[in-house]
Amino acid sequence: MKNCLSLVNNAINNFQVKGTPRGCAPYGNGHINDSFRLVCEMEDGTQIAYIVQAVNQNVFKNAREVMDNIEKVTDHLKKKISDPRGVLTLVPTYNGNSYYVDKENALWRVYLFVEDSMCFDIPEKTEDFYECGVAFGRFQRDLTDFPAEELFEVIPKFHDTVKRYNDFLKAVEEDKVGRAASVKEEIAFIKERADFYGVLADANKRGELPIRVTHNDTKTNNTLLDAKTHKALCVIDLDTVMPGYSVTDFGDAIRFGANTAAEDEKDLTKVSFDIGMFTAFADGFLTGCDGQLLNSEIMLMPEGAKMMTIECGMRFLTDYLQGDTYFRVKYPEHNLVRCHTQLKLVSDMEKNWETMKQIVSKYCK
Ligand code: ADP
Ligand code: GN1
Ligand code: MG
Repeated sequence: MKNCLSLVNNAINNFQVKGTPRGCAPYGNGHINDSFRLVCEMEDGTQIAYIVQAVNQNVFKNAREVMDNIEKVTDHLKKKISDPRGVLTLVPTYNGNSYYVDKENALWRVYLFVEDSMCFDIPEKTEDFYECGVAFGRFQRDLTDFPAEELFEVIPKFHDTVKRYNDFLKAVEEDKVGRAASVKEEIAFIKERADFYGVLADANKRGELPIRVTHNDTKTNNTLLDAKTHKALCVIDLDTVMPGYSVTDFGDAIRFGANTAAEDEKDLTKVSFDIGMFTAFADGFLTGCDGQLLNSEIMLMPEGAKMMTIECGMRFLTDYLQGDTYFRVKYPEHNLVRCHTQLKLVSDMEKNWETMKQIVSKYCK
C-alpha cells in the first residue's frame, strides 16, 4: 500500500480530524474522485479512520455547490436516521466549512469512515443486491419531503438522454481522434434506438413521472452494507444528488448490478442481463421506497433500466470518440470495451422486456 500521507497532509491539517495521522492509502474503485483512507491514532492508542477525497473539478465545475447539496441532504437524512453509520458525516474545517481549496485549486473534503462496512464492486448474490436496493429505496423515501428545487443541478442535464444522444451525434460528426470509422456497428446500434431516448421526458410531461430528489450514480459500490450481516447501511457518493426521476436511480443500479460480468469485461460471452438480480433489486428498492412511488413510475422501471444502460453505453462511446477525456481509462480501448458491455446488456433487456414489465407490475397498488 502506497503511503500518501505527504500528499493529503497539507489538506487534512485544515480539517477537524482527531488524533495523529499514521497512515494513508488510495481507497475504493471510483472513476471520478481521488479517495484515500486516512488512519489517525488517538492518545489512548485507539484508531479513527477517515475518507479524504479530492473532488474532480473537471467533472464537477461547481464543486462548492456540490458540497452545498451534500450538506443539505445529509442534514435532512440525519433528522430521520439515528444510526451514525446510516448517513455520511462530513468533518468540518477549522473555519466550519465542509471543504478546503488548496493552492493548486484542488477541493478537498473529509468524511468519517463508516466502520465495519463493505461495498460490492460487483454484487454476486441476489440477497446482497436486494440490500443495495433497500439502501437506495430508503434514500428515496427519506428524501421524499425534501424540496428537490433547493438542490443545485451540479451537472446540468446529467441524465437527459436526448441531450446525451445529441452530444454523441456531435462526437461522431466531429470524429476528433479519428476513431469513428472503427465503431460503425456501435454507432448504428445507438442510432437505431433514437425513438426511445425521449420516453421518460414524455412521461414526465404527462404527469406520470414526477421530479424527485435522486442520487444519479446508483452503482452498488455507492452503498455501504454492514460487513458482518450484509444489511443495508448507508448511501454514499452524494456528488450527483440532484432533481431527477426515481426510475433512473433504479435503472442505473440495474445497469451495473444485474450484469453477470464487470462493466469493463472484455469477453462479451460473460456479459448478460441477469433477470434474477433485476427481480431482487426491484424488490429491495420498492421495499425501501415504502409506498412512495406512483404506479406509473413503477411501470416505467424497465424503461429506466434500459435508458440508463444505453445512455451509459453512448457516454462511453462519446468519450472514446473524443479521446478519453472524461472517464478514467487504464488502456486505450477501455471506454470502447465498457460501451460493448452496455450495448450487450441493452440487447438482453430487449429480449426480457415482457418479463421485466410483469415483475414490476406485481408491485402496483
Ligand atoms: P467516486 O465518486 O470516485 O466513486 P466515492 O465517494 O464513491 O467516490 O468513494 C469511493 C469508494 O470509497 C467507495 O466506493 C467506498 O468503497 C469508499 N468510501 C467512500 N466513502 C466512504 C465512507 N464514508 N466510509 C467507508 N468507505 C467509504
Ligand atoms: C462514474 O464516480 P463513479 O465511478 O461512481 C459516472 C457515472 C457513470 C459511471 C460508470 C459523475 O461514476 O455517471 O455511470 O462512472 N459519474 C459521473 O461507471 O459522471
Ligand atoms: Mg462512487
